[in-house]
Formats: sequence, C-alpha cells, structure tokens
Amino acid sequence: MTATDTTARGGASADARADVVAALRAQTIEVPSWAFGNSGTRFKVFPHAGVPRDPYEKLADAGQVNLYTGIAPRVSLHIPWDKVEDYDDLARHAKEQGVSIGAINSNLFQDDDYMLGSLTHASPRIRAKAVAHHLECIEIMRATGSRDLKIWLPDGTNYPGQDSISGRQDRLAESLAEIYAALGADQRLILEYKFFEPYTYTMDIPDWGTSLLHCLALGERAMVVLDTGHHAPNTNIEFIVAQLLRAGRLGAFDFNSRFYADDDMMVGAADPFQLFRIMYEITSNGALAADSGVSFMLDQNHNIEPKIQGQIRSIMNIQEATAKALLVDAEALLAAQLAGDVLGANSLFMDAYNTDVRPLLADIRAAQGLAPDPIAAFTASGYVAKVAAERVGGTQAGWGA
Ligand code: AOS
Ligand code: ZN
Ligand code: ZN
Repeated sequence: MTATDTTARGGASADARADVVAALRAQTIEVPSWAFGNSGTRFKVFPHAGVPRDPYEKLADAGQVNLYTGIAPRVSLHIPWDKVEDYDDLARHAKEQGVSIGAINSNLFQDDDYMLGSLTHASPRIRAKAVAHHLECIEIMRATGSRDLKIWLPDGTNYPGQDSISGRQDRLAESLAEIYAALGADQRLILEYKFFEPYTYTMDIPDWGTSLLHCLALGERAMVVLDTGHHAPNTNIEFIVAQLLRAGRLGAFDFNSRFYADDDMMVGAADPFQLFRIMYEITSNGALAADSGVSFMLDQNHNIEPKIQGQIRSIMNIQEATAKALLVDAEALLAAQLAGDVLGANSLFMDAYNTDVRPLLADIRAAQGLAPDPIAAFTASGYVAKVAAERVGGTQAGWGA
C-alpha cells in the first residue's frame, strides 16, 4: 500500500479523509525545556555530548524538533532552571528559532524551606514565599507571552498524624487563590496531580478529583493537568479524560510513558494502545482543536536515548495515536453501540487501532515540505555533531540545573 492509498475510515469518502488530514495538520504539541538537558535517575545521570548549557540553547534544540516535525511550536520553561536576565530577549530568541514560550512551570521542590510543605506549609512565612515565587512566574509569563502557569505541587506528608489533611487543604486553597488572583484575564492556572512521590503517606494533590475541586473553587481559568505517569497501575486514564472534558476542565496533558513509577519515558513506548484510547476520547469529544483549550505537552527525561530524537519520536507516536483515533468510523460505531452490537463496536475500534497510519503521516509531512521520516532527516542534518563541537565549556544544563 502506498502512502496515497491509505484510506481514512476503511474506504470512507474523500471528504472524511480530508477531515482527518486537516485535524492532523492542525495538531500542536508543546515540548519541555528540561527534556533537552541532561537528566536521569537518582542513581546516575549519563551526560550527552552537545547538551545545551543555558535556556537559549535549549530553545535552539526545541526549534529543531519543530523544524523536523512541523507540529511543536511551543516550549515549556521551568523557573528557576530557565532563569535569565532578560525574558523579552529570551522570547525574541525563541521566535528566531521558530518557537514560542508555552507554559511556565514553577518549582516547589528544591528549597530547604519546603521540607514540610510549600503552598500548604503551616508557616505563613513559607507559604508567602511559595506564593511570591508564583508571582515571579506570572511576571515571566507577561514578558514571554506565555498563557499557562503550571503548578505541580510536591507537598505531602510521610507519616499519619504528621499534619492535618484538611488543614493542609485549607492552606492550599488560600495560597492558590492568591496566585489565581494575580493572573491576567487571558492567563490560566493549570494544576497537576500525582498520587505518590516525593512524599509517601499523603500527597496534597494526589488525584484528578482533588485538582478539579481546587480548580472549581478558583474559577474558570483554573484547569487540571493530567500527567499520564501519575496514576496507580491499571487506572483507566481515558475515563478521567472523558470526565474532565465533560466538566470543561482538562487544561493540559503531560504526556510520557510509565512502566513502573513516574518513569517519564518516551510517549507511547510503554502502551501505545492506551495512548490511542486517550486520544480517542480527545478526538471524539472535539478536544483536539487548538481552541478546545487542551494543551498537549510532553513531560519527559531522556537518560540513555538522544534527546532531540527522543522528543521527535514521542511526537510521532502521539501523531500516530491521533491519526488512528480519527480513523474510528464514528457513524458505524454509534450504530453498533445503539444496536447493542458489542463485538461489532469493539471491532470498529480495533480496526482503527490496527491501521498502519505511517504512510498517511508521511504523506502529510511531504505535503508540508517536511521529510517523511523526521528522525532520519534530523540525524542526517549533522546538528548533533555541530552543537557538540560548539557547546564546550561551561556547565551543561540538566534536570535541576
Ligand atoms: C513531576 O513529577 C511532574 O511531572 C512535573 O510536571 C514535572 O516533572 C516538573 O514540572 C518538571 O519540572
Ligand atoms: Zn508532569
Ligand atoms: Zn511527573
């Protein structure tokens, strides 16, 4: 089968195929600045040659991901890892690299003051310090044109009785309200949840329900971030996606793969079928378009694989899952569902999943003037060898640096 022979929806009309192509061409994915620095595990960080030494070089690498995929026009920053003197200048530099600044991630997990909590801490002084950090992030959002303030709250407790669960929720609600009040009318607060780590007994935002309750209390520009690595094994993540979409509160994804813990592996590496099921909830609920308000972001660390290619691979895997989700024959599926045709409905679903969409995506890239195989084209460009020669000296940026 050639690329152009790939039929959308198993023989459906040319119009249906055009819709699939248009939806795929409109899709965008945001990449994290920290994916380009050295990162690893608590045991070992393997250094890679040519890794960026500062935020400017991270943006240059992100520009390469966009250049070869055509769908990665935004880069999330992390403060303080991406702190610079002049944020207007950083935003200008991003533009020169063909990208813009996406979400600003705050950091509440690397300060000695936060051992017993940050936005939830019993001490008003420490809570005020954590809130002030977010006000600084909001200033950076203004200077860089960023829309989203992303908060992952690492707060929690290690022992029963250590602190009041509900007291901490009250303090968190107050701190978040102060941050939310400082946002501009076109800015959002996006709130991530995680059921474990770094604390072992309670996490203060362990699940989507807790995040959603805080968002509902804050206002309509507070939305939930779903990191695919932040759930207990066997959690039905697509169900959560459907619920958050129903509530109009799915603000963003942090996409990655997990085998065991919060592994932050390449997207779709562990369970491409789960990724397809997630993307089906997105496409079938009309949430793929940019104006749906869902930001598709990556949150990853590449320890042993090359970083730029790792990002490209993740993006391609999301594109494949999205294409398959778009190929589900909605009309036939609805008919089968209404008729109670269990096997028929499931077959339609699996037919789409089992379609080889790589030729279709290669076609779409070719039509945009991109190489059909972005990883091969990037590798052949010689960029990695070039920057490895240039980026000598200094400290290479990494996760936490
Ligand atoms: C932590 O586990 C979360 O996934 C965060 O989203 C992310 O790793 C962090 O924001 C990177 O700074
Ligand atoms: Zn995350
Ligand atoms: Zn995580």
